[in-house]
Amino acid sequence: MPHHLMPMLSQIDLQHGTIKDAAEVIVRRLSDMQGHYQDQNAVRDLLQEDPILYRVYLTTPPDHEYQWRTAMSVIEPGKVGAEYYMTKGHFHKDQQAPEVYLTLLGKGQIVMQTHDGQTETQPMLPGAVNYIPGGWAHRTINTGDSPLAFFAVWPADAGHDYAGVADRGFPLLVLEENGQPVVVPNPHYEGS
Ligand code: PAN
Ligand code: ZN
Repeated sequence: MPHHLMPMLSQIDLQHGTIKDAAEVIVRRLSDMQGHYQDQNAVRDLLQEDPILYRVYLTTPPDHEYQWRTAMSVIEPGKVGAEYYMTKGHFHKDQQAPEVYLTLLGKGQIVMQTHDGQTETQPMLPGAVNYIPGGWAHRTINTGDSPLAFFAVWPADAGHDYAGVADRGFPLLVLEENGQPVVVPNPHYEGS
């Protein structure tokens, strides 16, 4: 007899972007990613309160058998110095593994890079579907003044490689200048 998984239902709260019965919730605070921000004085000051920057609501447990993983990510509004709150960003370990993001709430940017230095940024607004091909690292940035919430779908066996981004950073930064988001080259990017 073939083994069939059971169909699954998750309910997104469309007002907040959260999933109440999530199988797993990942909470990332500034202390989990202080090295990712440029302005280390701002990091030091903010670490006193160590704000939550974002939460990820996963619909399946880490050791599940389902072929797809799905999650809602909710990034709070805020800045560390001039840099907006953002995700750590990662490559998928499997360089063939793509991902799709669908934005439901808020306003942001997705910044992507390949190992050989190609970069791409795209806007994230409610209704935007961002397709991240295999081989592209991806980071999301909340450039608005309310939570940025997006739904993600990716192959369950993709794996996450955070070290590549933690060591080298992203070639592009998204900063606030005169109240507006601007995309600028990262002067500390290791590949430059
Ligand atoms: C997303 C991300 C989520 C948090 O579900 O994992 O937005 O970003 P970091 O994982 O970079 O902290 C995804 O891209 N999954 O593959
Ligand atoms: Zn991903």
